[in-house]
Amino acid sequence: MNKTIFSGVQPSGNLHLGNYLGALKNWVALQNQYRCIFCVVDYHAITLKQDPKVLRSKILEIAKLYLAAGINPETAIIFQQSQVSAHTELAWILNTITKTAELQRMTQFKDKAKENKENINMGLFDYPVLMAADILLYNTDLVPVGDDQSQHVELTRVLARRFNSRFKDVFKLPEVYIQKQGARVMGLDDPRKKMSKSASSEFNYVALLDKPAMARKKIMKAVTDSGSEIKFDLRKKPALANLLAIYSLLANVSVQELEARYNGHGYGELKKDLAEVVAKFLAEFQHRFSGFDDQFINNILEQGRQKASAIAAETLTKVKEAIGVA
Ligand code: AQP
Repeated sequence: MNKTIFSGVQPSGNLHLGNYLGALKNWVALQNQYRCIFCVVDYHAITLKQDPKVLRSKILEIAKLYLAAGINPETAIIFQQSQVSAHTELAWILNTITKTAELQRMTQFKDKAKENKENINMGLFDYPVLMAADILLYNTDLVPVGDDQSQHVELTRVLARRFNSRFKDVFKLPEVYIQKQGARVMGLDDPRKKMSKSASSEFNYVALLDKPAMARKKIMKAVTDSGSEIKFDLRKKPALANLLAIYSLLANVSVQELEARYNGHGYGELKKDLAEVVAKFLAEFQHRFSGFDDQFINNILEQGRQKASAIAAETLTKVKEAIGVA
């Protein structure tokens, strides 16, 4: 238990099966072997326009979703990023050792800048540096994320190495943790793009808080590939491969077993069964979700803030001493 995992989710949009299978499910699987720190990364969310009232309620919603997914609040530190000011302080310091060319190369920045031409702000550009600060403050060993975040964790390592060699050995170098299956759940309406909260069509994703009947509809409407054979083939049958991966992870059945089970059956039958698997998963998930009230969540976030602040302050003091401002 002396190793630490750190990860977070933005309180923006509707959390979906991609966020669950790519991140949350792995946090739960790892939580008994590591000291766990899970953050609601609200300062990341404001790099895109947010309605303040919605943002406030989404922060509590995300913390509830962590618990509904199975994170144990008695052992994990769960907190809100903006409540621990060391994150933005360290981000500023790391900014001074980050090259703008490094940030220009970030795929997420390029994608988001393309989608939000009217709001390409400094925060969006600087997002990876704030993320590096999030991770490095907690002496993190492992960062469990979906594969869209691996480039950011790599930059975190570069900045940690650069800081340690320029000033003093303060930061631990974190490793990214990406599970092969579920690392990139693709859009149901377009298997060439990842499932995304900010997708223009709600038929792109199944939200964790979608009504089970709606989720069934979304699965039945998911695009499929040509042909009819149930075979996992990422290149030739990307849409089917995506559905098989979701099925396999939610039902805990291997893809090979699914291929054998649906041998000689068509896509329609697979989709019908998957729709039931997803609906059952959501009904159980949402039952747990509805059991947490706001007061309980606020208490958890306050306890988390206190614990996170203490760890973060210690690291920030070392950083300030190393650069000569303290
Ligand atoms: N499609 C995905 N498949 C697997 N993992 C995914 N993640 C996101 N999308 C997928 C992982 O979920 C965690 C939290 O993500 P985030 O809140 O930081 O948002 P994001 O990475 O920007 O992706 P979203 O949720 O789809 O939002 P938008 O639409 O804003 O890009 C991360 O670990 C992420 O890797």
